Amino acid sequence: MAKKAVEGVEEYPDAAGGWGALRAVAAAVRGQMAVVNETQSLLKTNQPHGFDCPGCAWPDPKHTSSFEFCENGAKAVSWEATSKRTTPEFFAAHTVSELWEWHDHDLENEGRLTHPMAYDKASDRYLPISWGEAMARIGAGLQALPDPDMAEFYTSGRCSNEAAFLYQLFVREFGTNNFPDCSNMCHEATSVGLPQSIGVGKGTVTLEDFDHADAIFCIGHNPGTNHPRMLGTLRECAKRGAAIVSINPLRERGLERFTSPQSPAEMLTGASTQLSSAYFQVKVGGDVALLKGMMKTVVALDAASVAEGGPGVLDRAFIAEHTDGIDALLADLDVTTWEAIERSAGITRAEIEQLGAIYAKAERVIINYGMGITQHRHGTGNVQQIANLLMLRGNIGRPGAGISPLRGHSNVQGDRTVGITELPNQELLDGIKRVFGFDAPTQHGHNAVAAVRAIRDGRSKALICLGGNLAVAMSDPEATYPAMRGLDLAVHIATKLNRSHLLIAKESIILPCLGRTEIDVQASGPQLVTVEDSMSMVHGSRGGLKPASEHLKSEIMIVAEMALATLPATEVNWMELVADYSRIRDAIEGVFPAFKDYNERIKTPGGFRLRNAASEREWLTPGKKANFLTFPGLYEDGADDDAVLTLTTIRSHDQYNTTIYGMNDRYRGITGRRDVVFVNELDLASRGLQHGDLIDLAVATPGNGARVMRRMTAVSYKIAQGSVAAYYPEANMLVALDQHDARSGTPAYKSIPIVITASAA
Ligand SMILES: Nc1nc2c(c(=O)[nH]1)N[C@H]1C(S)=C(S)[C@@H](COP(=O)(O)OP(=O)(O)OC[C@H]3O[C@@H](n4cnc5c(=O)[nH]c(N)nc54)[C@H](O)[C@@H]3O)O[C@H]1N2
Ligand SMILES: Nc1nc2c(c(=O)[nH]1)N[C@H]1C(S)=C(S)[C@@H](COP(=O)(O)OP(=O)(O)OC[C@H]3O[C@@H](n4cnc5c(=O)[nH]c(N)nc54)[C@H](O)[C@@H]3O)O[C@H]1N2
Ligand SMILES: [Mo]
Repeated sequence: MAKKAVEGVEEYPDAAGGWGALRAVAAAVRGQMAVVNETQSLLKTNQPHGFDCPGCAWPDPKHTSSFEFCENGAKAVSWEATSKRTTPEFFAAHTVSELWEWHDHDLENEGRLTHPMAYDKASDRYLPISWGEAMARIGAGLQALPDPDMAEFYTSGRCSNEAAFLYQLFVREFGTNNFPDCSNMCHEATSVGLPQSIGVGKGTVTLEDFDHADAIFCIGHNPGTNHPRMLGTLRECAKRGAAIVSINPLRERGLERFTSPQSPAEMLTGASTQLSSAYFQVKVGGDVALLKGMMKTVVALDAASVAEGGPGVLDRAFIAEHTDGIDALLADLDVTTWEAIERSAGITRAEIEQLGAIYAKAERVIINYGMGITQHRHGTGNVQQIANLLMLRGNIGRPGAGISPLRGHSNVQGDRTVGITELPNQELLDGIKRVFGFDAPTQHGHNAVAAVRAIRDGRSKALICLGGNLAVAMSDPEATYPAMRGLDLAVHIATKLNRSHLLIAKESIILPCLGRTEIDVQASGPQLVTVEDSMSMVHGSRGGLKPASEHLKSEIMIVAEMALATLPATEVNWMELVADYSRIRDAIEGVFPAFKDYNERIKTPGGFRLRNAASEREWLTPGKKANFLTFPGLYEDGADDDAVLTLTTIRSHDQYNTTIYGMNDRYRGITGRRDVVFVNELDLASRGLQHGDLIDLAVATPGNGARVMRRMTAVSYKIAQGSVAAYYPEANMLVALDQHDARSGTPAYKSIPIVITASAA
């Protein structure tokens, strides 16, 4: 039966990439860059002497010879390098109450912020303010707090190592470890889970490992949209015959087929490369079950091989020499029934055995994963099951093999490396004492969820945001918005206006900063900053464009000025550090010996790799071994109630987190709208619903109040039965603040039990 026509909803027939991607770039550039020389800036993206693309944290190939094409990188760059401006005249023309009613796209689409602004209650407007006056108010506001732990210092992952390091230095000298950051909503399950498993909280692979892997698994990430340059790598892997296996509730086009805009032959003939050789549509939240099923299969294959006098499938030497905990894991796999696994994973035993066999057959395996794994109530457990599976065959710490968490923001990993963390370790505390002479606070601070709770409960009264859009990115606007409106002081260091800036505190200040693409000149001349990608490569980034306004300051200068305004007796010579950023790098090296010869090593094109002990099979765990960590039971929210579906929240192709570039989601066939919910056709039919119907989504967990998202359009989609998907951030109204991974605090954005019904007429 033909589906009924629904406005803005169509099947997307093509491969990912191709001319559609080129057309989208042209449109993005046309929409934003009327004046600036767009080709000049785009061509400098991810080049040895250019700036690091603010789009994602996928690494650059070692020998970047030509511009590496990336549609969403181009969107990110043109969105920042736009010729549009959000000026004092704009703020004079619109009250904050009026702006609150605007769509998130329209707020940011006004362009770059140009002046420091402060909210004026009498006129309900943001009015221009001098930098000096802004800093005086911030310093006074922070000093007025009875306790430094009553302030929260948020970081979004775009800021450089240098800015992040100075920021944590300022905050620690001020006296708190309250560092909520975007990583708490993102890969915190990795940062907590992997150190327990393998002793480091980062991925172990390098880009070169992809040249040697026989099988590459992609679990719970969508590279066609979120890491588009990865498609070029996967294409190479597919062409040389490596198995690529995708595990994802949705059929994502970017994991299926790719036409490389870099390949004249493919572009001219319309040919494409098949990426995934196998695709398994796991139920949302079914990954633990599926991974346990794969491990059961590997163990069974091993037993069969040994019974026939063969060498077995497990890497016994690795397990004996390098690991602890195998017995408990085997015992747990033994008591986990196939019936329970099938029900929770939503795919059959035969399919899982096929997956296990692909894994067991490959000599070298890389497993990539993203938010589909981490943003669950058991995100940490999920991550650790991936490590277990790899360790069974010694797939960590040798060429062509390893674990590969795909980080989000372009420098979220670097920010953590240089000290943005609510749980400082001894190395950091000692390092600060050694280099700067003061005792940094040791008490545990707040992560993102804890920070919002503290603000909600009135225990924190000041919020400083180094980038980002905390209120919209966070779960539970019902709790977060009123909380932020109750602050005494809110300061936003930003490039663009967003909704968080409109949650007015007693004192609200917006400080406009330079972006990555722009020239940053300090006392010693033009400056370079550094970032760390998903694979621990640290390299330089130098902007080339004229700043969007003469009033902008670098994030680094802004942090230093805040410190001077807040800490009259500071031990740090802030302006000396700001005058020449290589001095900040020297200080980073002083605190963290891993950055030895920092300034020297970033001179090499492509930079240098921070040492990763696990990739050398040195295990920095308490027992000095890698640990098999057992996950008790399965993750079965709602699994036994047929009425309940599990909602996951995903990114469209036209957004960067809370930044909505446009209303299309090309690879999923959506044009001009975001009010859609992707549902399996059998789930629609069993509820008497049809493609195109208006539906309400009601949260099914008891005790979380009546959370209902109304009048969404149901789209019959290639999604696992029992699972539905809607766009982030809109669906955050369905995620209670308390729904998060108990171990890492990562909000469970990707498993919300819901019931869907037809909307009232
Ligand atoms: N263009 C662009 N690039 C970006 C971003 C952006 O918004 N736009 N954001 C950046 C950031 S901060 C991040 S963290 C990354 C995010 O990159 P991704 O991790 O790719 O992020 P999501 O869009 O959240 O998609 C997760 C994928 O997981 C699948 N999924 C959902 N639930 C489950 C599940 O239970 N199990 C499994 N196996 N899969 C599931 C979804 O279908 C989707 O394909 O991208 C970064 N890069
Ligand atoms: N439901 C649901 N919620 C989620 C997620 C999900 O998958 N589902 N994903 C989560 C994830 S992975 C993340 S990382 C968070 C993202 O959370 P955030 O990092 O807080 O959000 P962004 O949308 O990336 O922030 C956008 C803002 O950053 C500012 N900005 C841009 N560039 C710069 C710059 O160079 N400097 C400064 N100072 N500011 C700049 C602009 O003002 C812009 O409005 O959201 C989380 N929320
Ligand atoms: Mo992220």
